[in-house]
Amino acid sequence: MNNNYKRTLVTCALPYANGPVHIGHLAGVYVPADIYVRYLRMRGREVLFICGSDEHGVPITIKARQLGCSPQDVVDKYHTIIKDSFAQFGIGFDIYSRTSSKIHYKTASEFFRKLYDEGKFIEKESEQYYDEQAKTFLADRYIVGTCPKCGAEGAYGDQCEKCGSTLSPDELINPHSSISGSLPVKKKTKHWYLPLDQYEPWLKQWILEEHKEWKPNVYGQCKSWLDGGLQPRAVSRDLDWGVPVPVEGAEGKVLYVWFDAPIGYISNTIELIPDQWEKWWKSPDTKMVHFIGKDNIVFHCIVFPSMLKAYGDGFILPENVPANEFLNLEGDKISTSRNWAVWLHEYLADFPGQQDVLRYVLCANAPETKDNDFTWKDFQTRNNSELVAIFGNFVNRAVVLTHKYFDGKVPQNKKPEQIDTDTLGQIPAIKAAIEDNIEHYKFREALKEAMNLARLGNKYLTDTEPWKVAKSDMERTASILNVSLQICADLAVAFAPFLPFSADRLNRILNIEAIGRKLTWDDLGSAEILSAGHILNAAELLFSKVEDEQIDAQLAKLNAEKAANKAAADAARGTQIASAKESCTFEDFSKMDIRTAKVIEAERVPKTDKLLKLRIDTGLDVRVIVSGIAEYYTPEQMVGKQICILANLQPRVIRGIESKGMILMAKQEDGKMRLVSPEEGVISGSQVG
Ligand code: B3M
Ligand code: ZN
Repeated sequence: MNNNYKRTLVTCALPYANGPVHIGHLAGVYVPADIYVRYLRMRGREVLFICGSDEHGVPITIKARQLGCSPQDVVDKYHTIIKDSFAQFGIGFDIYSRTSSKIHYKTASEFFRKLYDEGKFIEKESEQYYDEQAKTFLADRYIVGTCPKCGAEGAYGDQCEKCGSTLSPDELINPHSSISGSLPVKKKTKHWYLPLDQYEPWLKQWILEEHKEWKPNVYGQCKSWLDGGLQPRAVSRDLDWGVPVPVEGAEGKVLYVWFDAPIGYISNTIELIPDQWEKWWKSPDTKMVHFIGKDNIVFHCIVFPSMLKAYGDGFILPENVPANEFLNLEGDKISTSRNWAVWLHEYLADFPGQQDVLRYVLCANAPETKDNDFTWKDFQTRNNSELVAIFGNFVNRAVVLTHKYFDGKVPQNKKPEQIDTDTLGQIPAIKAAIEDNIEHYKFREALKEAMNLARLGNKYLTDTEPWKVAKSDMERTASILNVSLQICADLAVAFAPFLPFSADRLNRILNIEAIGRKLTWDDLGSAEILSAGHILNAAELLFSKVEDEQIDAQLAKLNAEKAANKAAADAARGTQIASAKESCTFEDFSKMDIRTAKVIEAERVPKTDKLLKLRIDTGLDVRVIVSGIAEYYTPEQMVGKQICILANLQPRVIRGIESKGMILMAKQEDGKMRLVSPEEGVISGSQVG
C-alpha cells in the first residue's frame, strides 16, 4: 500500500434518478463519505468529492412507464430533488452532475470505443426475451410472474422482492411481459461482453493479496465472486434509453447502465475541471476511494477496475471501497415500492433545521459491519440524551456561565488545578482515536470518540461546579470556565466532520470569526484556542428536545403505510375472499346446465380489448359464445381447449353477436381469470354437477 498519496479522490455511488433519496442512502454512503471528506479538508489535504445522478438503465424506464411520462422527465424531476436533498444535508460534493450530460455521453462513448477498437470485447449472439406485442426486448425486470420459491405474485425476472431470491426469467411461473402482458418469446440478439474471466488472475492478486485490509464484508464478497470464477459480462443492452453503442450496426442498443455509470465519476470530474482531471484519475499520487452500498460491491471492485485496467493509459484503481451494509426501518427492509422509508425531503419538512440530528443518528447507528435498524424511538433517545443532554448541555452551561460571571469574555486561567490537567490531558488520545477510526472508515467509532470529548467536558463541569465555586473564589471560577471554553472550541473541531451545521453554530457562539482564521484539525487539543479576553457571542441552543408527539406523528405515518401495504398485499393474495353467497336449493342448482365443451375456433371481437368470439363444440351442438377473456388468453391459446360452460344461460347479443352460454372461469389471487377445465379424457358434453 502506498502511504505517500498527495491527494484523495472520493466518489459516492451515483443514485438512480428514479425516486427521491432516503435515510438508507444517507447512512450507507453519503454521510460517511462526507465525514471523510470534511475531515481530510480540515487537515488541509487536497480532496475532490464527486457524485451525480445515475440516469440510465431499466429502473428509470420502469418509473417512466409507471408515471406515464418520458425517461427524460423522470430524471429531470428526481435529479433536482436528490441534488437538493444532498445540499440541504450538507453533503459537500464538489460536483453533483448527471449521466445524461453531453460530456458524459462523449466520455462513455469514447471509453467504449477505445476498448472496442482494441479488441477488448467479445461479440456474442444470444437469445433474449422479446415482447412481440410491444416489439421490444425485455430486461429481466420487465418479466413478471409467480415466484417459484415463495409463491409470491409479481416477482421480477431477476429477483423476488418478497423473499429476496435471485431469479432468472426461466424460473418464473406464468411469466409475462409487464409491458404488454403477453408471453415473452426468445429472440436472437448481438451484444458486447467484457471478458472478466481474463482479468481474474490479476484481480485475485490485486484484491485478495494486495488489499487484505478492505472491510471484511467487501473483501468477503470479492473473494466469493473470484472463487466462483468470473464470466464475460455483457456491456450493452437492447433498450431505447441510454448512451448509444458507438458502433455501426448497433442501432437500438445502448451501453449497459453499469458500464456507463461508473464512467460518470470520470465525466463529472472532467466537467468540473476539464484541464486538470487527469491529475486526479491518472496519477499514482492520487488515492481513490469509492463509497458505496453493499449491492454495488461487485461493480466497483471487479467490473469497473477491470474496465480501467482494460483501458490502461494510466488510470488508477481504487485504494479502498468502503461499502456499507443496509439500514432497515423499524425492523423492516426499506422499500421504495412499499413506500417504507424516511424520505429526506419529508424529514426536512418535519424537522426543519435538524439535519445534524439525522446525520448524528445515522452515523451513530451506521450499518458498517452488518445491517442495522433505524427506529424513531432511538432517534429521539439519541437526540435527547446525547446531543441535548451531553454535548448541548455542556456548551450551554459553559457559555451561559461565562456571560453571567465574566460578561461573555473568556476569563484568565490563573488558578489551574490537577483536574484541569487531567481533563485536558485526555484530549490527545481522543483526537488520535477519531483520526485512526476515520482513516479506517470506522465512522461510528470515530463519532463515539467525539461524543466522549463532550462527555469529558460535561463531567468536568459537573465535577468542578463553577456555579458553587463562584460564591467564594472568582479566580478559580475563571480557570474552570477558561478550561471549559477551550473544550467547547475543541468540540467545534471534533464534531465539524460529523455535524457541520452544529459546528458552524458553535463557531458562531464562540465568535471564532474574531480570531481571524478558521479552526483546523490541528487546533483540536492545542493548548489555548481561545485566549483570555476573547469575546463570545450570545448563547444559543445547539440542539433542542424531540418531543413524544413528534415521534408519535412519525410512527403514525409509518403505521398508516403499513396498513396500506397490508391491504394491498391482501388484495393481491386474494385473502379478501368474496363473501359466500346466499344459500340455494338443490333445485336451484339443477336448473343450471353445466357441461364440458371444446373450443373449435377463436377470434377477437373487432374494436374491443376484452372480448373473444368462440365457436364451441358442446357435444349437443356447435354454438357461439362471446366471452370477456381476451385479457387473459389469446385466440391461439383457446383453440382446442377443453372448458366448462353454462349451456342454458339465456342467449344475449353482445356487440351484435348472439352469445349462447357462458364460459366458467376462476378468479385468481391477482384478479386475473383462469379457465376451469375438465381433466383430460372427459368427452365434450359431459354434465357437470
Ligand atoms: N445507481 C446503483 C444504486 O443506486 C447505482 C450506483 C451507480 S454507481 C456508479 O444502487
Ligand atoms: Zn419469492
